Amino acid sequence: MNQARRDKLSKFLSWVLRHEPEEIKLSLDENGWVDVAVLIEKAQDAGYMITRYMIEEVVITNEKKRFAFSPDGEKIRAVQGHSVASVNIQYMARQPPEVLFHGTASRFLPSILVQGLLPKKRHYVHLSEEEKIAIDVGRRYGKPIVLYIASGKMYRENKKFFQADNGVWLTENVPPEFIEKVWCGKRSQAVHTRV
Ligand code: HQG
Repeated sequence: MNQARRDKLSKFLSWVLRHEPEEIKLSLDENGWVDVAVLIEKAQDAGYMITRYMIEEVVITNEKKRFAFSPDGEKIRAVQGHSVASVNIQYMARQPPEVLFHGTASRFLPSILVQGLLPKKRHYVHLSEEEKIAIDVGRRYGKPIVLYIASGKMYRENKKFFQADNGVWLTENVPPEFIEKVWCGKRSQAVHTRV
């Protein structure tokens, strides 16, 4: 497949393995797994002609490692990012680095500085170890900004952090007092100078 077809299949897999499995009459187990053979069958019934070989290509080449096969190769799941209520992956709690990044759009900032970061439709707030990744995430919704999260401080105050197999950090919410700085394109500003 060329890159455009891989991207299209990756979006389809995100859609059914994270958000809307019932749209193709698929059901995921509590850990997000589904039989690859069943996925292919249901996708084909819904008019998406995919093969095991195509899925393998996407799983292997996906730059964010969004999907994983079970050790026996029989099942597949999205490793994070779910909104579907039936899935409840038991991630291992881990100590995060001192600072993590969250990319978002500038228009969300006033609300975020009041409410903190909320998971919205997903199960967790998503944080990254790399600022560049956060910028790309923020760009999806508008003019990107990056929030510097005092994850070490949160951890010492008993907030739980989890890390998905692809390195993305997850936490239930980030209260506003743990948002230390905001990068708005040119330079970062301490949050207390803005509010
Ligand atoms: C924002 C990508 C207003 C939040 C990435 C975000 C990630 C608030 C949006 C993964 C808010 C939710 C997740 C508040 C949060 N007021 N806006 N109080 N609290 N928000 O898509 O983090 O490429 O559900 O800032 O790498 O953007 O898909 O979450 O802008 O890991 O694999 O509400 O998606 O991964 O948006 O992205 P999303 P996200 P993939």
